[in-house]
Amino acid sequence: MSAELNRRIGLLIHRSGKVETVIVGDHDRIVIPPLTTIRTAGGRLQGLRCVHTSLGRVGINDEDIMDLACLRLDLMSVLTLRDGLPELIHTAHLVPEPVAGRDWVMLTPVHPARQQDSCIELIEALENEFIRTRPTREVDQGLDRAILVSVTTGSRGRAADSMAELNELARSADVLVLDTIIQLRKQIHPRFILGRGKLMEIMLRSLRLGANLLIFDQELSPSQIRSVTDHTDLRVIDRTQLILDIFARRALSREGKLQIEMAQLKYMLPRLSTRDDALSRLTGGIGARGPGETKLEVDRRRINDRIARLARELKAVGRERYHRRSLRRKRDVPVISLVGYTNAGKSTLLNTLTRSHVQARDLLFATLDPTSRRLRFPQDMEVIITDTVGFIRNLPADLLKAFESTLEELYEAALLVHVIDVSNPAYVEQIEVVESLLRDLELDRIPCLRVFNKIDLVDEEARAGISRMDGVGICALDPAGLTPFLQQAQAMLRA
Ligand SMILES: Nc1nc2c(ncn2[C@@H]2O[C@H](COP(=O)(O)OP(=O)(O)OP(=O)(O)O)[C@@H](O)[C@H]2O)c(=O)[nH]1
Ligand SMILES: [Mg+2]
Repeated sequence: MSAELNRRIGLLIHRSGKVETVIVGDHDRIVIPPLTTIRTAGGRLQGLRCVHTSLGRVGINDEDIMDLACLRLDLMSVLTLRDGLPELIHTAHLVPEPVAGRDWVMLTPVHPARQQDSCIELIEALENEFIRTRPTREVDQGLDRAILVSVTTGSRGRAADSMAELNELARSADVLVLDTIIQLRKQIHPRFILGRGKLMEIMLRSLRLGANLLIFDQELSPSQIRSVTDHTDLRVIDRTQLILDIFARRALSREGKLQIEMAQLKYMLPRLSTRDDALSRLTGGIGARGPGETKLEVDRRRINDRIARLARELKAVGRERYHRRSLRRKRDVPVISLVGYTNAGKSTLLNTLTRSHVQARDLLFATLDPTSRRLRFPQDMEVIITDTVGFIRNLPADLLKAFESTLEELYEAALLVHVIDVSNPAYVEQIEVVESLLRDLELDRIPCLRVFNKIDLVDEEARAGISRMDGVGICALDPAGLTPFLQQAQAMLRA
C-alpha cells in the first residue's frame, strides 16, 4: 500500500499486538499524533511501538530517534521497500545506560521474514533494565519525580540562584527533584521554549531518571506549554503553577482557600484552549461537541461562573474582616506587621515574642493565613503583632491580587517590621524584592524597620557588614537578644 500511495505508512502497536493507530504520512515523513496518554509512570516505556515504511533506502533517521526518545516508545522499526516489496527492517530502541555515548542502539537490519527474536521479550527485558538501573527509595514512593528546567537569556549566575529557589519551592511542594537543567539562549522563541535537540536530551534524561514531571522556572505561554507537551507525555508545569500548588496545600482558613481557588482558576483560564485543541484533534470534533457549544466553551463558562461566585464570597468574608479590624481600631492598639521574603523567620519571631506556636518551618510559604497576637512591650505599651504570607520574586500578579484582602491588613499597621534572612546568599536581592513589592502596594508610606534575622548563622565578617547597615540584627530563636529590636520598634511607634 505504501508503494501504491507513494506515502509512508506507520502503525502504533500495543504490546498485546493490537494496532492503536494507523498513520498515513507523505513521501518522506510521518507525524505521530499526540498520544492519548497510555502510561505516565515515570521511567517506563510507553507500551507502544512504532513500525513505519520508508520509500527510499534510508532506515532510521533523526526524526525517528526523536520520536523514540520523546514518546518513550518501546521500539522504532522502519521497513525499507524495494520495488514495492519489503526489503529490510531496521530497529532502534532506547537503553538505560548510554552505549558509545548514545542513549539508543540499532539492531542489525534483517528481512522481515527472517526475524529471529521475539520483540516482546526484548521490550520486557529492556523495561526491567530501566527499572533496575533506577532504584527508588522507599520513602520516595508516591512522590512526584521532577526535572527542573530553566531557559533564560540572562546570566548563568542569576539562573542558578533562581534554580536554587525553584528547588526549594519543589521541596516545599513535596516534589522529588532528580535533576536541574539550565539552558542559556540568546533569544527565547515565543512558541518553542526549547529547541528539538534540547527537548530530546531532556526526554532521554527523564526516562533514565524516571521523572514524570517537568517544572520550568519561567512562566510558560500556552503555546510554549504545547510545544513541549506535544512531544512528550510528561506533565509540564511552570514556577507559577508550583507556587499555586503550594498555596493550595497550605491554605487553612476559608478565606485563604477561596483566594487560592480564585488565583488557580484565573491562571488556568487562558491556558484552557491548549487542552481543547489536543482534544479536538483526537476526537476529530464530531462527538466532542454538545448542542451548539463546544466543551471548551462550557468549561470556560463554568469557570467564569465559579470565579464570579468566589468573588462574591470573598467580598463577604472581607466585610467580616473589616468589621473585626474596626473593633480593633476603636480600642486604639497600634499594629505591628511582620513582612518579608518567605522563610525569613517571621513566624518564628512572632512565636518568640508572644510565646505562641504558629507553624514555623523550614519550608517556603509555611504561613499563608494571617495571625495576630497581643504583645506587651517592656515600657508598658500594648501592641498587636501580625504575621502573614511571605513574599517571593516574580509573585504572580493574580496571586497578589487574590491576596488583596489579606494584604489589606498591612495598611492598618503603624509599623512594618521587615524580616530579612541574612543567612540566605541572595538576601540583598530579597530585600529589594520585598521593598519593591511594598512600593507597588503603596505601603512605603508606613515606617519600616529592617530586622536582620538568623544572625547566628553568619560569620563575624558578615555580621560586621550588617551592623553598618540601617536596622537591627537578631536571632529570632533567642528571646534574650531581642531587646534592642523591641526598643527600636517602640521608639519608632512613639515617633
Ligand atoms: N538559625 C536560625 N534559624 C531561624 C531563625 N529564625 C527562623 N529560623 C528558621 O527558619 C525557618 C523559617 O522560619 P519561619 O518562621 O517559618 O519563616 P517565615 O518567614 O514565617 O516563612 P513563611 O511563613 O514560609 O513565609 C524555620 O526553620 C526557623 O526555625 C534564626 O534566627 N536562626
Ligand atoms: Mg511563616
